Amino acid sequence: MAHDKAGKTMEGDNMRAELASPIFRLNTLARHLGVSCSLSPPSPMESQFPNQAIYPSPTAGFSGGSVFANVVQAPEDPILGVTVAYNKDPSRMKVNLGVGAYRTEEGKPLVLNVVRRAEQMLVNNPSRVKEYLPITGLADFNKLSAKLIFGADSPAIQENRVVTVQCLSGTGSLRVGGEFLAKHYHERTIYIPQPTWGNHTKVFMLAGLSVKTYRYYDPTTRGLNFKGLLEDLSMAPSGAIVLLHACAHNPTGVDPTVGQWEQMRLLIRSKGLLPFFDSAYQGFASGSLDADAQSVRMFAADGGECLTAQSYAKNMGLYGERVGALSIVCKYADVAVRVESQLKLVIRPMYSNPPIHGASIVATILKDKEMYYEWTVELKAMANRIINMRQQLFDALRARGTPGDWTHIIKQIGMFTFTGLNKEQVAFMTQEYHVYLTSDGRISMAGLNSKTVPHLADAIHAAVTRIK
Ligand code: PLA
Repeated sequence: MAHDKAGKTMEGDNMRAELASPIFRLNTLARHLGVSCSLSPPSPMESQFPNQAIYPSPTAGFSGGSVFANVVQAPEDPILGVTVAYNKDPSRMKVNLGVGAYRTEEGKPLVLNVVRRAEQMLVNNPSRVKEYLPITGLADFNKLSAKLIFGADSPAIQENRVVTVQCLSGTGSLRVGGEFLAKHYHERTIYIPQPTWGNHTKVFMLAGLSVKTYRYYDPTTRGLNFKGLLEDLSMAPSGAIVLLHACAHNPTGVDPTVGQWEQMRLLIRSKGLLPFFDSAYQGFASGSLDADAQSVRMFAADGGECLTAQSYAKNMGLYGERVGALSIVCKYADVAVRVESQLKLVIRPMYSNPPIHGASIVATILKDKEMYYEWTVELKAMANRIINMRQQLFDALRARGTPGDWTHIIKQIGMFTFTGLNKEQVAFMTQEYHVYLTSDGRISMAGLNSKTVPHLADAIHAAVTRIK
């Protein structure tokens, strides 16, 4: 007789299975009621457990159609779908300028030296284990992330008014912040800039907020529509949440000046609006971590409240590690304690607790003076390479005599150039030149290199001269 590990007989298992089967139970019931009935499945399907039959049913493998037959094909994501299309293209001249992912001059993804070094240290440390992190993430990482964005001497941090929770990169931080606000904040409307990163609307809608826009970009000047921005924010209902890109606005590459930020702060504070900063590019705009955090620090310094979503995807090149943080600056320390307790209730049923590896890399780098310095040097090199690509593309278009004013390529900030090319021109460039970019005409400058600049310039030149 066959025995399993626990020493039970397999025969006994089969018998138990038979006793538990619905047919056995129905036949038993019929016998008890005194009716003559002998049920057997119409076409019993022998499963791996003999004596257990499966009735034909909508979810059974051998009958009927799929219960998901009515699911319609969804379109690809407007940004990540560009990479999907690029990967399918067999052309050798293809260039992917869709997603904002940094590439080297050789067109390769980059893992920073300092990140490799931190990873080595982590791997070589035998005391490191793989236990769950707390719901709020790695404590060191949270403290250091708050310091990075608000500044080492931030009064809000010193007064224990800042709650920071580790989240799944920038997107996860925005989503957790959004869900917290939908549950605990009285005004559930969030104003996002027009245009903005395409995912903002979906993240906040699914978090339970109502999404409205404020004017941000003026296509005629290819600059900030500051008048429109102030008008729209002053019309927003008191208490409304306002999403602000901390720096390197995506997709436009247009940021307010310090003076304009100050005017925005005065308006936002006077109207009791709640600022929610998205900081996905700290250090990537100017090359300086402090300069790129200035907008956030101006708001944190006035003693008022705000939220900040940080991402280490771009500035530390940790894209797929999904490392980020949500900070909520409160007016009082006791409020911050209660806010943290509620953030835990948002996170626990969503993903329980965040992953350990990427946050450990960040914490290792941020807490070591020398590694931190090495990071800033590598970060500046990435920012400079992008600035250099702007100049090269601008020069290449000028050399071709491409119609139009292309100075915005060198004026815009951060990872992207918002070219002003229309949908048809973009489609033409993809079809004829195998240059991939988002349909709004946004180009990821970080994906360019000296070898691909002439090809892109040819594509743009042909697009603007042939398609109006
Ligand atoms: N916020 C802004 C403004 C972003 O541009 C991005 C990423 C994120 C948040 C989220 O980044 P994270 O979750 O990876 O930290 N935007 C990219 C990628 C670079 C993307 O769309 O997911 C972009 O190409 O626009």
